[in-house]
Amino acid sequence: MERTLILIKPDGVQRGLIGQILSRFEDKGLAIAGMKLMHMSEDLAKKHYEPHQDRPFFAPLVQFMTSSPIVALTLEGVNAISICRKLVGATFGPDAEPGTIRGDYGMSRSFNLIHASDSLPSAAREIQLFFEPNELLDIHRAIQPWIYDTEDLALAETLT
Ligand code: FUP
Repeated sequence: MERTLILIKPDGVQRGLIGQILSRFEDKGLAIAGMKLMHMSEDLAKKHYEPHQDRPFFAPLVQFMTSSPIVALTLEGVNAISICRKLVGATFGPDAEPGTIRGDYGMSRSFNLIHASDSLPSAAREIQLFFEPNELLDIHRAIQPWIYDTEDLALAETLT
């Protein structure tokens, strides 16, 4: 089963949107494998955004991400990475489509509420930055057969 890292950024936590943002993913059918409220260290923020380290927005981004607590989530599902990216929407609130998280809740270009891993290698790299293996739980939900197509469920079972 595919896993992805989601961060509810400081603006999402400060604005009291944890519940509403989490509901988007739960309503879609994704399962929560790991979840923590935490204050990111500068070291962790720099490691997480390492692919952007040469970009002009890197320093302000690290400052923003370490300014106040965040919620880190590992979400699980068939094609979880691409599905979560669709739910999150385009990078900046003003450009994001209505119906997406950034499109529905964000007006800012620098505060964009949420991070979602963009590929399998990114998800693997990012999840281990935020979670120890024993902090990720194998969730067996009785509702699973009512969420997935039977062929997806068979695929999911071969991957677990
Ligand atoms: P996304 O994958 O949509 O989260 O966006 P990117 O990986 O391209 O960028 C990572 C973060 O850098 C974004 F969440 C916001 C920030 N950013 C800027 O502040 N300015 C930019 O021009 C591009 C990205």
